[in-house]
Amino acid sequence: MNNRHPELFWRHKRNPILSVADWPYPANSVFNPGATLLADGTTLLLCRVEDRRGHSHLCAARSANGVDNWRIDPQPTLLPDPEHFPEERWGIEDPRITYLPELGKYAIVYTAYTSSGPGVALALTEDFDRFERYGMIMPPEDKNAALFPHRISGYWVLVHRPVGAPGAHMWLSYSPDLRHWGSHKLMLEARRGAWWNANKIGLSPPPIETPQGWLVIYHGVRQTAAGSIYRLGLALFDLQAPERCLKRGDEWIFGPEQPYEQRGDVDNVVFPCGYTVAPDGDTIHLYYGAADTSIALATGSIRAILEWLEQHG
Ligand code: BMA
Repeated sequence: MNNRHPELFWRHKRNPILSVADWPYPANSVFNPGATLLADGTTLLLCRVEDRRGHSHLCAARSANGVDNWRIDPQPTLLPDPEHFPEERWGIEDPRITYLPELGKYAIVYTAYTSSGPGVALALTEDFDRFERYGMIMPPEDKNAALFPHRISGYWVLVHRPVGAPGAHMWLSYSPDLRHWGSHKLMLEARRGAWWNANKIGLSPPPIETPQGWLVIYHGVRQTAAGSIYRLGLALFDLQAPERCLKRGDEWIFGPEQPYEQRGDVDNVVFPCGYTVAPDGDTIHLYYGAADTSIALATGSIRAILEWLEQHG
């Protein structure tokens, strides 16, 4: 009998697909990229680049096949702007990209890091060249945020992860204009005790719209005597009321296994901030930071993921 867990994501054999050795300018590490498909089918990754001060900025990499021949912007694409946005003083991190058809623009929701902690910031762009900054939309301590692609019942919806006592859970907030946020609702709670996702969870890439509901890939952080382990789990939410959880898988489905995920600046981290879906509407490419050091790719099937949730949720 086969005692292996069924695999929902397959790692690319050329992982890690991007690392600091590929960068056109000096940096310490590249990881946790947001991802999107441009109108011409090009894969765009907006990568978190950390410099040797420990501060991060964002840099775009483009590829026709989403695997290799990356064209990386020769300079940082989006730098922190602490003069106008003091909340970006210690850098900007972990972008999640959502295309908003209503506005014809991409929303980039990212972590702005300042002396009072990390918060959630928003910028819009049409071309990943010029950016319209909205500044901080959720104050510290808050991160792991992304927008849904369209309004629900007339309102924009943001997933985010404020940190409170006793745990760090996922919340939703609603806005009429992307600037003013309210009607906050608890979306998904961290578990407690021995669970792999005890005490601290957070959204990974933006929610994925499927006929069955919003499919959410989230990370759980297990604290151990040897440090934290970042792994991924699955949940499904109601299309009309996304605070309503329809299914939640008990087991984690992806975790650090390969040397590039287990060893790096921060050991034992897989951290996806973006995905693309192939023209078949089913094949999903998950782009993730590996050990806060490099960028890797894993591929799965949305249908298979939903079937797994049906059986294990
Ligand atoms: C989280 C985020 C990620 C990072 C992870 C592991 O809190 O800050 O940027 O990859 O920790 O260090």
